[in-house]
Formats: sequence, structure tokens, C-alpha cells
Amino acid sequence: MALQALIFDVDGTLADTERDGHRVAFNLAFREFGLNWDWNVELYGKLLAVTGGKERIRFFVEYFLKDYDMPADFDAMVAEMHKTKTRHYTEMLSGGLIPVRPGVKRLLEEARQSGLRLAIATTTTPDNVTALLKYSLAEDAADWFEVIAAGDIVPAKKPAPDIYFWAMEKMNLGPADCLAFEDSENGLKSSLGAGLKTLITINDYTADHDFEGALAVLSDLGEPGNACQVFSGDMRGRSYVDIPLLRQWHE
Ligand code: XBP
Ligand code: MG
Repeated sequence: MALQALIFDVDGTLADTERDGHRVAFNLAFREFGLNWDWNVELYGKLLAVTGGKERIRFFVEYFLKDYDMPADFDAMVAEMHKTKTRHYTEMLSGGLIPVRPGVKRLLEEARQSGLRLAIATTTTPDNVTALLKYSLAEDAADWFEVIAAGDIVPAKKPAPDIYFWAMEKMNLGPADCLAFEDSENGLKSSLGAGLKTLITINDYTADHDFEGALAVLSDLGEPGNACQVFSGDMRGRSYVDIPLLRQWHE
């Protein structure tokens, strides 16, 4: 069956949002709530084991703040703190803080020109996705994606496959019709669990993850004249990822 759709993860895949985006926004929210919690770059790498911001805060308190006296309304407090974090994060994006990764805009434009359908499958909050698309990609970029599957629409976040199943169901497509793009082990588990062939572009936080089962593991998508580094997989003689290569991988 011919390739019909590309499904993209957001954080770490479309843009390097974690270290200088989400992490900073979490810390600003903690400060606003009068807490002295500070997630440094190294600690945040450990916390990324858990996807989802609210889930990540709870994980932090449970495993790194053993003496914390949890208030009775802790879940409500986490929800409020997370809303504050989303406000800070989207404000940061609106200042054009975080660019998309190499090759992302080009590949999306090529996909649109070739009639491929596009979707997003992410654990991040929907507002974060629309802000990133608008401020880092293009004013109308949210319209490029037929389906934006994000945040709490499925209760089980990645590494569960549910978010990919949700996106494919909305598009009325099966895993054999699509390719997935991910940057992390949790993301890959999710996409492989949904039966999708998956391309990995790594970043600083995910470079040492286990990517067994991926189509290829690359530094980024690459650009004409700016080759990507290849850690595994067969680029079929190419120096960057384009639609003909994706079609060959999909066969
Ligand atoms: C992304 C995440 C998200 C963001 C924070 O994972 O884990 O939790 O770090 O977003 P993936 P929220 O790239 O696998 O989708 O705070 O909005 O949850
Ligand atoms: Mg990711």
C-alpha cells in the first residue's frame, strides 16, 4: 500500500522544546506558586522519563521530594500549577524563542506538495502545539495538519500507543498507511506499539535511548547542503530525508 500520511511527535521532534522551553516554564510556575523547586538541566533529563507535565510534577514530588508534606488538594494544585506553566510556555513561544529543527519545515512543505496527509500525536497540551506551529513554523501551520492529537484526550500517555491509535482513527487510516516521527524511547514505544514504522531524530536528552526497531536513527532530518548524521539505518545514498526516501522506507 502507498504511503498516505506522516504523523509527527512535537517535543524534541519538531523542535527542541524541552531544555529551554518546558523546563524553564515549569520553574517559572513553581516560583509563581511560592515554591523553591528548581529543575536544573540534569534533573530535567531524569524527569523526562515520565511524559506529560502534570504526571512529571507528581513523579518529581514522589521520587525526588520524599519529605514533602503533600497537601490534601495536591491534584488540584498540580492542575493549577500546570496551567500556569502552559501560560509561561506559550508566552515564551510567542516571542519566537524556539525554532523548528533542521529539515522540518522543508519536509512538511514537500509532504503537502506531494499530497501526503499530516497529523500530530503528542502528550503535550494542545495550546502548546498550536503556539509552536504558529510562532515557530508558520502563521497558518496548524491548518497543515488534518488531526492534532494532543494532551489528555487519551488517558494513557506515551509510551502507551493510544495517542497514535486516536490519530489514525480520526484519519480513517491504519498503521500500514503511515510513518511516524519521534525523538525518544517513550515516543518510539508508543508508535511501534501502534504498529507504525518510525524514524528517529535524536536530541541531547535522547541520544543514549534505546531505539531498537526504528527505521533509522538520525541527528536531524538534514537539509540540501547540510547532511544529517546517520547513527543507524540505510539512507539509500541520500544525505537528508525527503519524500522519495520516506516512500522507499515505507515500502
Ligand atoms: C512530551 C512531553 C510533554 C512536555 C510537557 O513528550 O513529555 O510532557 O514535556 O508538556 P512527547 P505538558 O514528545 O513524547 O509527546 O506540560 O503540556 O504536558
Ligand atoms: Mg518527543
